[in-house]
Amino acid sequence: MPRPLQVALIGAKFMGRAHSNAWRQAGCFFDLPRPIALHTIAARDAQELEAFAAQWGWPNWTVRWKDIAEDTSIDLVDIGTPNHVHKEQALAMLEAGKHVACEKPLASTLAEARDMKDAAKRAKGKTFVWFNYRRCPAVALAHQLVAEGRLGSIYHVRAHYLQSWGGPKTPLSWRFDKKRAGSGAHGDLNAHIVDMTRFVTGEEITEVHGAVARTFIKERVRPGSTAKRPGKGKSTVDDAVLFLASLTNGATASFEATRLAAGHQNRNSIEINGSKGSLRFDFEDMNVLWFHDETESPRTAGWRRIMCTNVAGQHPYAENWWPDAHVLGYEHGFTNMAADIVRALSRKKPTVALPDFASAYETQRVLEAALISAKERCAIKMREVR
Ligand code: SOE
Repeated sequence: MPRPLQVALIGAKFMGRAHSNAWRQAGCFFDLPRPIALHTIAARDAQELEAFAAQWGWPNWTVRWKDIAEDTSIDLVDIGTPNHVHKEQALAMLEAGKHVACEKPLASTLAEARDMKDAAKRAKGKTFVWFNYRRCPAVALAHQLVAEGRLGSIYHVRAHYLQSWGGPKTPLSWRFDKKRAGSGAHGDLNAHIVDMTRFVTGEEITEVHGAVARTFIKERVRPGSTAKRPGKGKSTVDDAVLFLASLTNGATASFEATRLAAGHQNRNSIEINGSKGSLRFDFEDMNVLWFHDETESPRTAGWRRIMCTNVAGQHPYAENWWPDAHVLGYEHGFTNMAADIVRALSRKKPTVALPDFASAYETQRVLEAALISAKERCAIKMREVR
């Protein structure tokens, strides 16, 4: 029996739950080359942390994340903290010889992302970034169909990530603080659709032609403020960022991220049009991929709704889960990724490519280009952004 992969996690909020679940489930649903052992969870609030550790099955917990770097029995450190601490934590873990899996976006600034990418290049450990949507079966299938040439030459990518939770009543949090988040909807949501575009098409972005960034809600209530003790603070990030771009093969691409699209809660969508057909994905119906084959007879051609959890259809990850069309949810993308990380660490092929720090740095360069374009009101060639 190979030695278990000892995993530690930093962060015990939303991503802490998603990642804890993934590390717990991966070994049950996947036949992995080595078992996974949950070792230590770290976060700031001792009281909450003890209960969190008990609930999610972490045998050890600490409020000093640096303890993890010092513990030689830990192999992989998963970072699920706010963006501005990714760099310090990742560098400490890489220097200690650990593998690192970091939440997206890679960092809050391009300079930090660059330092992380450079540190990863020097390090012994491998790096991974949680672009979890790559591992929805429908998105992985879209990637396979494009790679097989089913879309022919790609002309257009139309991607948007629409949420609505950021209205005026939403209180301040680190997500509205530029120093901690780096940006707002842009780094949080455009990061996903830029990565998804790069992943599904296999093309890189060469130029950002123009971008618009808007902060509609400039002040927000501080958490815990009451009618008696009202308190407001400034939101220093964008609520929405839109931009147009070109890809290496000359295709056009449009991106839109917003937290103010009333009626859309987690609409992470992409449509791709090529010479032989088109694909469409929307996370709010995440098990489905829409495919139009332009080479079919026009009599019967049309959009085909593919339920992407079909074992006989060899849909990515399908055989590890439930019988056909017993559908997957948000958490399965993370579990699929945890399984692929374990495979990659044992020199086995992941189901689809895993983004590392170098790849996430490329996505961060695109985000930076869009921010510069919005500020300077001009086009930015990607080779100008380093
Ligand atoms: C909040 O906007 C958020 O949780 C993002 O941070 C995630 O990355 C995205 O997948 C869902 O929305």
